[in-house]
Parts: sequence; structure tokens; C-alpha cells
Amino acid sequence: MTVYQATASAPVNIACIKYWGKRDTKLILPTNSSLSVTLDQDHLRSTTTSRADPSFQKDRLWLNGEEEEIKDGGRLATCIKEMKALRRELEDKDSSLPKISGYPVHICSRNNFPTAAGLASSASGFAALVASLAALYQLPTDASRLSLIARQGSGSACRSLFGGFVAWQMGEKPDGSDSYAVQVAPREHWPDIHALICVVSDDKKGTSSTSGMQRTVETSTLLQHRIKHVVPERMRAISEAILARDFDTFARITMQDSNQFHAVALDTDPPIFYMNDVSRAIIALIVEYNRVAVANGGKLKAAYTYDAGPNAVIYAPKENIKEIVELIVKYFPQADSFKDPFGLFSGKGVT
Ligand code: 2P0
Repeated sequence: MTVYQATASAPVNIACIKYWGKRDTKLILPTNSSLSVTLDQDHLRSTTTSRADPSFQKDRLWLNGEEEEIKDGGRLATCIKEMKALRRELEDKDSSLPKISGYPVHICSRNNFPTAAGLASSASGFAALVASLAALYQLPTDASRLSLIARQGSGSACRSLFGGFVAWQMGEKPDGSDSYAVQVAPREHWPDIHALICVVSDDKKGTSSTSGMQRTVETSTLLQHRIKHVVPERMRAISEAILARDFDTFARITMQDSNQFHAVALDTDPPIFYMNDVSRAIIALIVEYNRVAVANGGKLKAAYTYDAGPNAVIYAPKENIKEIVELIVKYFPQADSFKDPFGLFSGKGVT
């Protein structure tokens, strides 16, 4: 008997230009383009196995060992349905292919990091889901094409189908066919940039991104300014900085965009707070670190960014990472863990 099964994994991505707001909540079409770096080591990944079998009663999914309901018309159901439709197209063209698109699937997914702690678990999760179904169905692996489907699982997931520096182009069409991810540059283009994740808290966050961003769309006037007058120019300038390996500009824009994302969260009614006092103290530390570097005639040495949670992600050239870790450990000796996705340091409870 043939077993139809495939496993794929996808990493977390961390945005430098933040996605926050939808113009279409069903198709998951954003109010602005965004740009992220896909982390490329083993610490922050989702790994997903999909299996199609005619003896299964229905599609089922387990996340970290717990079964999740696949609601009709929901995001999981949409992604599975779209992937089955792509397989059916292939089967219709080539009658020698086994007709597995009609079989129910069982899907098992695991994250090797805390779920919903502002570490983009839905991004890696839906990207791994789509990648594993693409492997199961032996679909042509055009990552932009697959990103159209991952986007309908979770917006930020479309960016995790590529490595390196990735833009999600918001598109214009009402059907979403031009709202997909493209690679700005592969990881190898700028291997000197490293990311340090400071886990301030791994509690589940208070306001989910999905509901928080829609409240922002409905109530924030600052968001309207951001999407019209700020993001388009930042997308252009940061893409250029990446292509030129210009860390100073990359860092400046990344920090500005993190600040503005948290400002629009605060401008939401009722206001949303994702950062806490430790998050803000880490910002102060990086600001001071950069101030001293610039005062001594140098350039920016690090950039902080925060997503929908209190955890800091610090981007820096490799040569500065050791110094930054020493500073963090010195000023935050009680920090219970940090993750270094590039393997320069490792372990929990580093003090
Ligand atoms: C980002 N975030 O660009 C931004 C920055 C959080 C802050 O993408 O509703 O979990 O599933 O499309 O993708 C979080 O949004 O939201 C997010 P849905 P998602 O990474």
C-alpha cells in the first residue's frame, strides 16, 4: 500500500516594516506592504507532517499535540481546500497521477518555541502547513504562488515561504491575486546581519494580532497617515538599504517602523500595549549603545524591533553581537532566557 505523507518546516520571520491592518479580512489583504527577515536557524521553526489517506473520515489537525478544530470556512479549512484544488488541477491534467486530492488529510504541526508570545508562531505555522501540503501533493514549488495561499492562513505567513529578506506586496486587486511575497535578497546576500531574540516574556499575549489590528483600522487616525504617507517610502528605502548592505539606514528605518507600529497600537481605541517596562528598557539600552557609537564618529551598531508582544528582536552586524549580549546580560541579569537563532550563543538562563 502506498503511503502519501510529507513533512516540511518553515521558520519564523521578523518584520522590519510592520504589517498591521487589513483591507479585506476574509482574503487577508493588508492595508500596507511589509518587509521581514526570515530567521534561518533551527531554534524558531514549525515542522508539519501531512498525510492523505482514503480511510480517514475527515481533515484533522494537531498543533503541539492538541487537536485544533478545523472550522468550516475558517483559515485552516481555506488553506487545505486551496491546496487540494491545486492538486486536483494537476490530476486533471495528468491522468497517471494518483487521485489523492479527494482523500481527507491528517496534519500534525509542532513549534519549537512558545506559541502566541509575539514570536510569529502563526507565520511559521501556516507556512509549514502550506509547504507540507505542497510536498504531499507534489506541487510545483513556486514560493510566491504558495504565498498567496499561506497569506489566507495568516498574513505574515506568506513571508515565511522565502528565506532572507522578504517583501509582502500589498497588491491592489480585490481578489488578492497580486498580494503575495517576493524575495528582496537571499540570506547569502548579507550574511553579516544577525538577529538576537530577547524573550522578555513567553506568556500568551493579551490582544491577538487579528483582533487588535482591526480595532486599529477602525479607530486610529495615525494608521491612515502611516499607510498613505509613511510605509510606501520606507519600503523603497529599506529595500535599497538591503541591496546596498547599508546597515545604518536599515537600522534607522527598522527602529522607526517598530516605534510607529506601537504608536498606532496606542492610538487604537481602547489602546493596545504590547511592550512592557523591560521592553522599553531594552530600547533605552540600544539607543544609548548607538548614541555612544555615533558620538565616537561611528555608525549605528544595532536595531531593535518589537512585534505584537514584549519580546525584543535585535538586528546587528555579527561583530557587535557578543558586545550586545554582554550588555543585555549585565543590565538584565534576571532575564530567564534568550534565543540566538544564529547559534553564536545558546542556552537558557544565561547570566
Ligand atoms: C508583522 N505582525 O508584520 C506584524 C508586526 C505583528 C506585528 O504580522 O490576522 O498574525 O493572522 O493576518 O499575521 C501579526 O499578524 O495576523 C503580524 P493575521 P498575523 O509581522
